[in-house]
Amino acid sequence: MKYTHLILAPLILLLCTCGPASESQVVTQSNSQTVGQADKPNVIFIYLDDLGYGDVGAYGATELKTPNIDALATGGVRFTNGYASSATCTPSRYALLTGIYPWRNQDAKILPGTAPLIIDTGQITVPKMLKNKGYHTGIVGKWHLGLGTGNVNWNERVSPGPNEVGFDYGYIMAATQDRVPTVYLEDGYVVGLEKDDPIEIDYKNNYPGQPTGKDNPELLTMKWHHGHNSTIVNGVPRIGFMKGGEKAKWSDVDMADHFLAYAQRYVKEHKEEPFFLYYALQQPHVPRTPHPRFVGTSGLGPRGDVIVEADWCIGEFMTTLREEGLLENTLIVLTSDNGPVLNDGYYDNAVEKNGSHTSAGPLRGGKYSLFEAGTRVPFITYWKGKIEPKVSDALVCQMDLLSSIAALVETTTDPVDGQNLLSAFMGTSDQGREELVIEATSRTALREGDWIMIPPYPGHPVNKQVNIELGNDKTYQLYNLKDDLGQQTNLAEANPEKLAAMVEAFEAIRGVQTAETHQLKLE
Ligand code: NG6
Ligand code: CA
Repeated sequence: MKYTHLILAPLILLLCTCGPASESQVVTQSNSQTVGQADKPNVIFIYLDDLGYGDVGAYGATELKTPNIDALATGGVRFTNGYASSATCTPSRYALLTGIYPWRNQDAKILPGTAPLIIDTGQITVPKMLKNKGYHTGIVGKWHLGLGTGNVNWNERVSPGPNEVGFDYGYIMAATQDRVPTVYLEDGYVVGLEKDDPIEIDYKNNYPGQPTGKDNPELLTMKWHHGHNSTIVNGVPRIGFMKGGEKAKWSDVDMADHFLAYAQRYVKEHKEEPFFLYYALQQPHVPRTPHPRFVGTSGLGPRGDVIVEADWCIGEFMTTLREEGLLENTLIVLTSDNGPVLNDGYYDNAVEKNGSHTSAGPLRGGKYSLFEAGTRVPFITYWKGKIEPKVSDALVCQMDLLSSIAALVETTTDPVDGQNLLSAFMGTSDQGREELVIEATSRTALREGDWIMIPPYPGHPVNKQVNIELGNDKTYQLYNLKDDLGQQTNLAEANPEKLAAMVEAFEAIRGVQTAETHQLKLE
């Protein structure tokens, strides 16, 4: 039943686009076939999960091979100052889709699988803006922006969700690969759910008699290091408790192939109309479960193997775009939701097998950090024949994509925090943002020109579980990233004027700071 609309969709489209108004429809050239409308290029986001600045060959990785991502980087604009909006997933994805700073939304924090949708259904989003311009819009992959309005019944249509914020089609995992429910949802319905085996989800209490990672280590194929000790699915202990839905549970090792197949099917089915696809891969987030054919391929253990797997998926996806004649009429943006982490809660040898690979490259910190590696990520724009290859130092953020793509399709949006940086994304200008507020687990800092100012935060400087420096310090930190990319020399004391100017600029954007931070400032 749930596939019916996919079969009907092309038919309906055909009926809708046959009228006299469709003169600009399909452009066919003699040698290379170009499908699509010249004034409405397709837009694709390829979004990775926890891929670090140093995890990509084109960004300097030598121990890890990523030929397909490298091909996009060397054939398009490779940004050296491209930022996720946050050092964790949910806030980054919120900003990516809405163009709004995540710290403006109290709910834009790492969400449990039972969290309600955090995007207002009245709010403009990238898919909604493009839908208004006549695009078909789809998401395949990780969602993690909440579903429903609270107390979701997973056995009925789950809404609001992707469909209600602008996606005509959604094939998603609700939260993360390490969180329940471990099922796919297609347009709000759990895929493969059987009526007599309903799903129940609880993030507080277990269901009587159900094994857990904590109590049943003998059932595990992957051991938990911190967190991740609740319901066991496919031998992997997860965050949260789940009961039922046996037939609907995903296969972890097949997830990459599965999302790839749906992404490929989406572009094939919608190639005759302008489309937007948000292809949100699950790698290299935990649990790292490469398909057996990728096990051992990187020499760096499962984390490296799933990056090799993701790179392969991207290559296959690009082949589909090429074969379908879509490359000349499609803007592709490839980036990651936050920086890298090795041990994020499972014993999976990510640390032990890492060797000399530096997932953060030359940057300090990692996922969860206010230091650069938390938010500065691989960021590539690619458009065959339209974007000239270059390396750009322009300061850009994922939050800017909404306004920039609006400009590309000749429309505007309500005012948002994101800026129209279309020329930077197209590589025709090196002019990026003047400033950017970055966020990491509800803390914020200001980047302005080559400088970054991190206000005092009282927390521990290192998250010992993940072994990442978070950027916390009792005093202000000020770094000149041009001279000191690795943030080794705090210039706050040596440069009081610059510090004062940046604190003022930061507070002007951010509003009044917490009493605690303010207190520290006055000391
Ligand atoms: C943390 C999880 C981590 C990961 C993260 C979300 C624990 C101890 N840690 O709470 O494993 O799931 O949330 O990652 O549970 S993100 O990339 O989706 O933001
Ligand atoms: Ca992430």
